[in-house]
Amino acid sequence: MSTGQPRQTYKKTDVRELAVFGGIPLFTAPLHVGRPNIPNRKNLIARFNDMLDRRWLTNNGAYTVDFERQVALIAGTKHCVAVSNATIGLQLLVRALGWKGEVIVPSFTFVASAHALLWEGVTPMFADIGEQGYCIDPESVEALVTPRTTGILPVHLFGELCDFDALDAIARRHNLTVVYDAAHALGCTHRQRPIGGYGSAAVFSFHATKFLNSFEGGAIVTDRDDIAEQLRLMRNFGFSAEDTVESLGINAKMSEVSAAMGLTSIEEMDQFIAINRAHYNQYRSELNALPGLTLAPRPEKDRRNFQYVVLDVDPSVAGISRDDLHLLLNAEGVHVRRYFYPGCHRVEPYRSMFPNAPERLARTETAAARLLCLPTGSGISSPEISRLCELFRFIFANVESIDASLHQAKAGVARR
Ligand code: T4K
Repeated sequence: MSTGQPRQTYKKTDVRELAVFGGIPLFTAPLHVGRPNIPNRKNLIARFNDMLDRRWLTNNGAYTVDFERQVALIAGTKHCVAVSNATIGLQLLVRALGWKGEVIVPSFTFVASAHALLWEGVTPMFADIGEQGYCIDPESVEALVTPRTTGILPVHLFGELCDFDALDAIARRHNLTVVYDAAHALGCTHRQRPIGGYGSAAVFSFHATKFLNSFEGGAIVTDRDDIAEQLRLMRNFGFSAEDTVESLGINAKMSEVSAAMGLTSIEEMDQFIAINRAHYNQYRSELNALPGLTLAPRPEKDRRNFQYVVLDVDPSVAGISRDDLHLLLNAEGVHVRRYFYPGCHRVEPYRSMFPNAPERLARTETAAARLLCLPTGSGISSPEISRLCELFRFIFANVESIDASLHQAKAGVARR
């Protein structure tokens, strides 16, 4: 199943054997964080054949309708509107809710959360994350409310859930609407209830890198009839009937090939989560013993999809920085990711719009400097994770000499 075949006999015994110093990489076929989960091929291809036989490829086809029904069930909502990706889903919601002026969003997220707002002419106002975990801090949100604020766009980052009660209270106090960017949170529950029904709407991503994918794809879920009706018009050029255009629309439709992939993947959703959970537990038991490394605990009672394995590297305890680990692991063929470094406020166009933002986003700055996402999903096996953790142990057993050699190597590059 997995492609990152480690060399079975090869074990590093000397720091000079690390690939960053010219040694042979541990994994000849690279490991990736976002390796897609591929569902049962026979079932998938049967759907493709059926779709081709029926010659119905897009525009609200039977698979898309079924996909919407299934996602609404998972999300616990009355409606689901499938779209071509989550970013356009967020953009449609900006228009459906009439958001204008400013909307409050965390800086610590994938840049699409902010781009969807600005693309629609709304200014993203960046809030910090909370003291615990990586989601938006309600206090930071309330401090940003101005007369120009029209909404809040919290993000369930890495599938951790936002503080629904506190955000709801702020929204009520200031008469704002809340939409959850739930790109990472399919299948999660809060107080044993699926999360789709919180706020005015939530948006899931089914991009290839998500644990459940439809190649590209997104879905907006809501309990509000008015929002669902508007979104259905908007995603199809505003058409309400063959010759009737009701309002301004765009093309944001999901294709049948995507819906077929989504449906086939949903059939295996429980297995994908079980694999992710087992990988998470393995990493946690093997890595938490190393100084300065922490994998955040997950709740026992509520459901999580475990799609991101997020490692916190405290350099003052570990003796090595997140960035040096990133460098070492990449050289070994392990493409760990620094999600979501450096934070939206530090990339353009936001860096120029908010030059002083780093001063008031202290927790975002810290998280952006310390987190490392590790490979998981069905593209990596348990023995490969063992090899990877063994590599971590080797690095930690030799931290001082690695640090010295890295400094030397970097100084050499700087001199050249
Ligand atoms: N909101 C949030 C909070 C999000 O995280 C995202 C997307 C969105 C909104 C918007 O959703 P969409 O509009 O995309 O539906 C990837 C994804 O492209 C993006 O969907 C995702 N978040 C983000 C967290 O990750 P990159 O720039 O990191 O992608 P890339 O190409 O570097 O791939 C990531 C890793 O996955 C690489 O190591 C390669 C591997 N990979 C990737 C693909 C596409 C594979 O092994 N196979 C593949 O097919 O953004």
